[in-house]
This record gives sequence, structure tokens and C-alpha cells, in this order.
Amino acid sequence: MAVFNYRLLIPDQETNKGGNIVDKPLVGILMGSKSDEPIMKGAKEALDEFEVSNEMHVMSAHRTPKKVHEYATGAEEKGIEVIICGAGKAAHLAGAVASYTVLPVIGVPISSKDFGGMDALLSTVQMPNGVPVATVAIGGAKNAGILAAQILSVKYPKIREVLYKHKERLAGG
Ligand code: C2R
Repeated sequence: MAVFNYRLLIPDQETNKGGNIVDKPLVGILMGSKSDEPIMKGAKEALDEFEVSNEMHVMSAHRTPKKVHEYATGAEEKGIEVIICGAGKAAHLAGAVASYTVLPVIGVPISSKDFGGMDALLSTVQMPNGVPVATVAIGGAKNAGILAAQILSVKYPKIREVLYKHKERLAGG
């Protein structure tokens, strides 16, 4: 499965002002299984709301390790700037991706019936020193999308603008 959203605001490369539409995803949203999609679509919805281009893929550190290696090592070259990884159970996807790239990796632990997501939370958050994964709450895919937008907003003023509007909406109740 691959879902592409080509809408994107990016500052003009020369002037660093204004928004250009380019057809490249800035955020990669990965999930360990198609069964994670109902949760992980929250990340996509948040990024779409903030007008940040993104792509979604299913791949697994356990089931398709070569695909994960290929994606993580090639992401920077194809223009990806942040990677979000959602997985349940023994959730090693985010850690595996983080081991191959210096791009920031955000992990979303996904709940399963056995341990209510504690298994995925600990597998995602308890990374060894040297290889961080910024872990959000169990099922926190929407926050992962917002956090990705916030990371990008340091570089892209247009995204920052949209995030400030989001804060205003929150304050307005
Ligand atoms: P299935 O529903 O396909 O059996 O998957 C998935 O993220 C999913 O939540 C059950 C759960 O297995 C997880 N999975 C991982 C990884 N790959 C798949 N934790 C991984 O690479 O870490």
C-alpha cells in the first residue's frame, strides 16, 4: 500500500519566503501492518491539515526487513525529512528505521489485545543510547503528525504559520 499526497507548502529555496507547491513527500508514515492503518491514518490527517506532504507505506522490520532497510537508507535522498513509524506488539519498526538514518524518527506504539499497547510502548520508547526514537502515546498517531509538522516548521515558515493557527483554535476551545 502506498498513499501519496502531493500538496505541500515549502519556502522558496532562493528567498526562503512564500509557499511553493512541489510534488515530493516530506514525511514518511510507515506502519508494521495494514491492520495499523485505522490508527496511523490519524498521522496522515494531521499532516494533511497542516498542509505537509506525506506518503504512507506498510513495511515491517520483522516481515520485510529488506524493504525497511531500503526505505530508511533512501529516504533522505528522496527528500523525506521526518519519518513516523507505527507498530504494535514487539514494535521494532521505529528503532530499526532509526538505526539506518539520521532523520528524526517518531514512534507510535499501537495497542493490541494482549497487553493494551504497553508491549509496543516499551519496545518503541526504550531505545539504547545513541539511537533515539521520539515516542508519542499509545495510539498517538495524530500527535505524531503534529510533532512532525512542528519539527519541519523550524525550516518552513509556512508550516509554522498553520501551526500557530492550530494553537489559536485549541485556545478557543
Ligand atoms: P498483523 O495484524 O499483520 O498480524 O500485525 C504490526 O505493527 C501490528 O500491530 C500485528 C502487529 O504486528 C506488528 N508488527 C511489528 C512490526 N511489524 C509488524 N511490530 C515491526 O517491524 O516492528
